[in-house]
Amino acid sequence: MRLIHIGLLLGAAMLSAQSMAHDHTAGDLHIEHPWSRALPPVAPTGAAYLSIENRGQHSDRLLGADTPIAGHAELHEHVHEDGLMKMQQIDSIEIAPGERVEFTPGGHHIMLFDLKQPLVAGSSYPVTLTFEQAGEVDIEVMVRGEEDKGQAGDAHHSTHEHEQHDHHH
Ligand SMILES: [Cu+2]
Repeated sequence: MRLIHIGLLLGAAMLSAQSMAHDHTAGDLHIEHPWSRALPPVAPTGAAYLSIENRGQHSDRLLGADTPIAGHAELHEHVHEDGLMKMQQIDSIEIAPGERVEFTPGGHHIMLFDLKQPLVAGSSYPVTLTFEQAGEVDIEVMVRGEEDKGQAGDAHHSTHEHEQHDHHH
């Protein structure tokens, strides 16, 4: 009886810690819903999505991202080239005052190379974002399975699946 009780408490504590960790505020920047799509364990690369809102008066720039679960991470965008959607690395992205920058499937994303652990649905992993002004901001990215689709607001991007694009690195 006592063991069951402790188990329930632990579960509740972990749940609230996870939901609290989902949104992040760093100075004027409000970072919402960092997430990744769950992938098969063999996938060498993955991607993280989020939105960043600048509620301040001054522009900031996202300069890069880093995570212990990947060999390295890059900021990517999708571009149309010769009738194809391709990904390419970008050095940084501006978040102007009052603006919200969305990282979504088929759009900007944080590309993860040389994954050291599989992106399992229901798990989460830490990412450190580096901003020009706000400095380093630690976030927690939730990994979502197919059954969570729709919550991400990415249903209309379903034909732009990340995995189907050519990588040019
Ligand atoms: Cu990419």
